[in-house]
Amino acid sequence: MRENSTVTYPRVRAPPGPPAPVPAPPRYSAPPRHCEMADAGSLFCFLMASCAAFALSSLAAAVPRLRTRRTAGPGGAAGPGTGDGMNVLFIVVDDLRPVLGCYGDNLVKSPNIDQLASQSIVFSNAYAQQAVCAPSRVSFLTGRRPDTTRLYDFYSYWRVHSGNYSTMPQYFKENGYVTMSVGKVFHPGISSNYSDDYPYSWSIPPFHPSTEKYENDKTCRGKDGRLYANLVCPIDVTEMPGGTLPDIETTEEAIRLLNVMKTKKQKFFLAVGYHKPHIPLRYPQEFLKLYPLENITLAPDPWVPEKLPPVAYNPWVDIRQRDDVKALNVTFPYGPLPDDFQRLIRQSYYAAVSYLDMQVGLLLNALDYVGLSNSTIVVFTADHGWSLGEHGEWAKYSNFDVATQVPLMFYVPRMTTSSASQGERVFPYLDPFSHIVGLVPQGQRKKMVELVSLFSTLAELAGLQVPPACPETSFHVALCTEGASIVRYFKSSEQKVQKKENGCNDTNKYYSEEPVAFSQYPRPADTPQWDSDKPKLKDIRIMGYSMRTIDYRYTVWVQFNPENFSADFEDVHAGELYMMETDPNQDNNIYNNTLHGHLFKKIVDFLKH
Ligand SMILES: [Ca+2]
Repeated sequence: MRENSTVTYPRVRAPPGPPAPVPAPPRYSAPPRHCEMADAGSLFCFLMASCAAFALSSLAAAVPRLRTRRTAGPGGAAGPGTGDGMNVLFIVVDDLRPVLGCYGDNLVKSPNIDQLASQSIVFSNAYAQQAVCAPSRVSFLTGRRPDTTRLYDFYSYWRVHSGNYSTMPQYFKENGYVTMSVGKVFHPGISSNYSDDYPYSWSIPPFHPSTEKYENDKTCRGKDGRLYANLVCPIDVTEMPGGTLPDIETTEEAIRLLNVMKTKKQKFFLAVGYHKPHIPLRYPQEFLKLYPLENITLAPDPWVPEKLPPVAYNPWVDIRQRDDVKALNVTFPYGPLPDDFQRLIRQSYYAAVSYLDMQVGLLLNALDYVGLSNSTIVVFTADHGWSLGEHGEWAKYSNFDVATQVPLMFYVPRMTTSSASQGERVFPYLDPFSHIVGLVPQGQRKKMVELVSLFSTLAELAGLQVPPACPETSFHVALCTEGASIVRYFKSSEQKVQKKENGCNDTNKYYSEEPVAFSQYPRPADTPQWDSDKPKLKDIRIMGYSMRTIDYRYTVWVQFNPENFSADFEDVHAGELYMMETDPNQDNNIYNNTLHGHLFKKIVDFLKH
């Protein structure tokens, strides 16, 4: 079942499976950094890469520590059923919709994420607040909705643009944690002050892979042997600039930091952000073998729905700009991609997911290896989803479930799973090339939940004081959240949630009987334009507010004024209503032939409070 991997890389190697109790450590090649800011031997210096050799010198000694930590790790003082005093490993993936084995996908090979799910509480209805990178990330990292961060595009930094809001990692840092960012956690650029919000959010400068800069270069070999900047881009890793890929570097650095932290007494919050399956779909070509093209189908509904208002449609401009798609001369905005090419995109998206799964597997394997699996909460999620041809659409940039729904799972030692026996591995690396079946989530929760709840949820799980619920207007409040903790859903999907009179559950007061997920998306015009996917703030004219319950999705597209950030609910441009029981793919919009005044009132009531 766990044979040696058929894929090897120059730097990170898939560790051998059983019977070897502890896999060989990966080789490290992190670039040298400076340690002037702290004395040699200090924690800061330890965490910086130039001290890596020193930090790793005791790697071989990890084996006895593995056993010790199982019973007396940092979490040892905590009582059962709580994550008090634990570390946090926060894994966030770019553009990953829940096409994973643990979410019922029978095609995708994701054994390592499935294994994590088998030890976790898995939320099967989790939603991002806006289906594009920077707005979603700033939202869940600050615990506030886009209307409060006022970030709908990529071009402002919330601390100066809307309010000096505390972030989730900042809160952990201020509560004694060493906080570290590896890879894409905040969206880079001005939306995180060109620093990933360092030093507010992080104890040490965030790490970015050195090969990240090649991501959009011409590195994909075409049939003519020349190099292109393609969308579909299976590659030979050894031929890549630097001989590696960003996510491989990210895994290496995260493992290095785990090795440093294993000997420290300080708790840590380690955020690891993976790039794939974000476009370009650039991944080691071996992963194509997992997905023979004859097994790849089109989306179940690869056409633009008849009753879809044009404002709701996203014209997938970023896809069109890739060399291979450009060569297809597809008409704008609705012209469909050729069926064969649709299959190629789907195939490569799945292959990129399996490549990601390998990285997650290596990372969790290392968590085991250094003896921290029993003292570290692991969260796995994504910033938003990605349309794979559904509704004639690709990419994100919409209010459809395929764009807003994300995987979300929490592994909390002794809470979501029983304590591992001495020496027993919690997360042994599983080879995606060996067909692993039968790993089911430890517990599934169907309640509608939102990423904006991550901040308060993780605070509660870690035993920190849960930040207060934000008041109606919170631009001047440094610490509050607009998402209530979802730890109350961990116990049982059947258990009724008690409504609290005050405290953090206030944010839920308008929908406590029926959990709702809210998302939104801005548009520059009523019909698809070249900037409909990513309008700049000054060009936003319409906002699509979306309310998703277990039974339906209701969306109203209303007039929006970017100068004062006001939405005019008396000026509704279009609407959508889909009933999930009869129309799970959201193709039959019944907004125009259904009475929905009560839904309109509900969404307006929520948004005005
Ligand atoms: Ca993203």
